[in-house]
Amino acid sequence: TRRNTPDSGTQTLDRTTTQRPRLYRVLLINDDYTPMDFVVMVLERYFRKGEQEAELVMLAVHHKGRGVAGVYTREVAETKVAQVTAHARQDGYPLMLVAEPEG
Ligand code: TYC
Repeated sequence: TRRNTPDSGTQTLDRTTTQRPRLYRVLLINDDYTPMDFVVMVLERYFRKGEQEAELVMLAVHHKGRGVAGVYTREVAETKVAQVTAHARQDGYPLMLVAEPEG
């Protein structure tokens, strides 16, 4: 719906529906070298998991090859991937993460 406010001269659009952003899964990928404790720390610090959930997710990735660390809007998901990748490289680990769109 178009609307003209009295004095701004700016047209705005009023909509009755709300747009929600596309969400992205951040996936952790298994490898043979990154220590389990590092992955658990990543899940706690960057993905705000509790200790037990972090351990479960890490073990699931270790056994199945990949798993969801968290679900975020695109910018947040890409930032998590970049921050965690940088931290892993600093510590000399090859940990891999990817962001993929949901649905
Ligand atoms: N497989 C690793 C090990 O045995 C642990 C690990 C889990 C690494 C999850 C990466 O995304 C990962 N030390």
